[in-house]
Amino acid sequence: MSTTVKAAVFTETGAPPSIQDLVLPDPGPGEVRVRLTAAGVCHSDLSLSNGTLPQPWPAVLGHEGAGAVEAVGAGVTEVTPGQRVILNWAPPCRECWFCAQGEPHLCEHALDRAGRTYAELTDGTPVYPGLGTGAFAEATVVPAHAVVPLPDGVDPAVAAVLGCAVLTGWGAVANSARVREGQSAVVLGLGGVGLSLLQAARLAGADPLIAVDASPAKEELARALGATDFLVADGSLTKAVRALTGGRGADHAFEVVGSAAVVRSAWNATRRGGTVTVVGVGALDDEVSFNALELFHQARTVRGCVYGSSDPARDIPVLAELVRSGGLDLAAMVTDEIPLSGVPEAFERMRQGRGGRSLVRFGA
Ligand code: CXF
Ligand code: ZN
Repeated sequence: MSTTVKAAVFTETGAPPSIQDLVLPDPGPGEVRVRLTAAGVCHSDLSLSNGTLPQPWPAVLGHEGAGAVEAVGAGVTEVTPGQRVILNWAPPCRECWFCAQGEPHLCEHALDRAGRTYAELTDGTPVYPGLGTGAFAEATVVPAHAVVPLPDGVDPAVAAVLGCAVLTGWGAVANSARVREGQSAVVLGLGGVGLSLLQAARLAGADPLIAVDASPAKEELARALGATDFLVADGSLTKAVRALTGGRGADHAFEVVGSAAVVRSAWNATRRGGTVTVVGVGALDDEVSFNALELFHQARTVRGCVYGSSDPARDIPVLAELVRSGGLDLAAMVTDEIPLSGVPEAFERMRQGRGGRSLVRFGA
């Protein structure tokens, strides 16, 4: 048996997807089929589509998804049909060296499924699932350990953003940088991840909390989500941040764009001994440089942050509690609700730096 669903199928680098029928096999042993409610459009989908990140074709991209389990394969005991879930695009094996070390976000097998086909077009052509998930489709088939039950009290319509933007942005603050009450923080880049990072920094008590974006249009939302200050990214950024942080620079700077120039701006915005957390996914040929003296003298820490150093199974219940208590506003990050055919326009908004998260609503 198989199930045929509509999917946004990408067939070559740089080309927009077309909506096609996708034939999903029944879930095999240890697998589940999830009927998607919504899927967020992440900057990494654009990077996979345009060749900045490697991706075999044809593929169904989309990795930030929420839905309900529709069928389970043999041996699945973690979830049952009907269970609402969030997709985890980096499911940890819990057995490798990194998992044993308590770093499941660096699991050696996290992206194993991304390199294997999982479904077919109606002519029998095998299709790859973007980041192992394939969320730009009405349904997908993933391993049972790639879904996390959606806790009660979170609106299923916007819960998808928990799966990448929120785990990544909140995790950068809570798991990676471990921002403490009263520390100063600068957030460079206010897309979906940046907006959730901003909210997490406000929850951590960052003060001042300086939001930075190339677009002045982001100011209102940034302030509504907790920024004490807003700066447009330009040549005066370092000076402006220093003026707000006792002349020193911030304790923390978060790069949420994925660009060498912004990593460098984050470095310049940080105080001596401060921490730069690189959350954005940059390109292989985009080089950042530091001279040997400044690396020593500034005594700063620069660290990469993959998937918010999170363990979705552990962290999604924590995030759900923040949503229920009103600390974390998921709906505020969603600036565009779109049909499946709206993915190319969502990519264009990201290229132009407009808006927050675009969310594909299935059946809307
Ligand atoms: C990315 C990180 C780099 C690999 C692909 C996924 N993160 C989320 O969007
Ligand atoms: Zn993502």
